Amino acid sequence: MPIDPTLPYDEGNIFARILRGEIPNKTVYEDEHVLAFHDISPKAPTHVLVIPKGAYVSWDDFSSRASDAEIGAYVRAIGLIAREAGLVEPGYRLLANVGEDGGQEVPHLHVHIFGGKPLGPMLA
Ligand code: IU
Repeated sequence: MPIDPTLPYDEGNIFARILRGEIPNKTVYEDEHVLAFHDISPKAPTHVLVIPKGAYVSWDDFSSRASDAEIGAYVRAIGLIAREAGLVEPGYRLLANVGEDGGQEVPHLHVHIFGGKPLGPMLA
């Protein structure tokens, strides 16, 4: 069920619980501002979710409220994770679903990194 990104942050959402260590995850990267882990239901040979540690509902929330340090760390981490996973050649896809039409289901910002196979046209 897609979320309404204008609602206040829900501290009970699944990624908040992962960040608090209440639910295990397969971590691939962590720093002061960022956690990345394997998607529980991978849609490609590599399918990693990258989340900020701050309480941001969506890309819209993050891009309007986060500090430059958080945004910088997040963007750099996404690039680093893809590079270290060996995805730069032959390529990969980044995806952030936002809100109802975007199909966002978990109300904590996450960017998907997909790779490891030809991904085809974007909206196929
Ligand atoms: P979406 O962009 O909000 O639609 O993506 C949510 C993703 O979170 C989706 O790919 C799920 O497989 C993934 N996920 C997860 O990795 N662990 C969980 O416990 C749950 C969802 I719930």
